Amino acid sequence: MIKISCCKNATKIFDNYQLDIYYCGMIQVEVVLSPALLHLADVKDKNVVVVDILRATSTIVTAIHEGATSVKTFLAPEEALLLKTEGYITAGESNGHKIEGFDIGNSPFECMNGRVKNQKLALTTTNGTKCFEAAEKALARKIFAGSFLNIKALAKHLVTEGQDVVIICAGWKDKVNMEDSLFAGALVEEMQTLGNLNIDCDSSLICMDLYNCVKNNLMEYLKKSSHYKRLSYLSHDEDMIFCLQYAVFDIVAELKQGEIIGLSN
Ligand code: 3SL
Repeated sequence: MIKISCCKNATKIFDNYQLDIYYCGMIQVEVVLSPALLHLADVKDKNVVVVDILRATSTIVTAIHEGATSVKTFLAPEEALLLKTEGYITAGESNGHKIEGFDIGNSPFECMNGRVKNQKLALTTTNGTKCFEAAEKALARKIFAGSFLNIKALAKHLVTEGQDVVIICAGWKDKVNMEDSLFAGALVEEMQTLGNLNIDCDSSLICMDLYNCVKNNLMEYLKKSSHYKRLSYLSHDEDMIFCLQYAVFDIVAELKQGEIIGLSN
């Protein structure tokens, strides 16, 4: 990749080579370690990445990759269930458990084998889905779903946009968690390799340092975490292995007019 400084983003074709020209102004990045800390961040008019690695945002990105038309997120299962009559696939969990009456749970594997192709999903989860609403309320400019699965595509998209970024970690019931913090660190690193970042935020630096310490064996490190233990107890080990795959999808999932849809990079 060739990086050229210019006043706005562009892509040019020279002799059949695609040259991505990134805006090299400073992008300010902030990591919010828990939704409970969101009120301390200045989200207005910034690009937001919502992160719930295990498993909500990884499942959303997988559903979009598997051809779902859109994913609409809900705080309460009853609200999601109402959309069943409109033809939506109801998806989600409550405290890790599949919800009675719902079509599928919150596993990326349940979005495979054509199950969600050309379908709209109504998704509710314990922590992840509420962050989309919180980001909307905080007047974010654009809102994206973040996952390791599409981390490179997302980083490229954010740097190309050239706007300040706030990464909101969903955590667990307002507590900080390891997996979302690790992803935040990885995303800041990926963005840093592509553009000029201004990282004047200790939580971003903590996340990057932690990620760099454990990136060669994320799963082993995560075995200490509370959500690993919770999901393992519920026999969701395969989901966790899946969600930690790095940059396997070349898509970006963005919340537009109330529904998360795919943008191809
Ligand atoms: O909290 C959430 O939003 C979920 O992703 C939790 S779980 O992994 O499905 O249990």
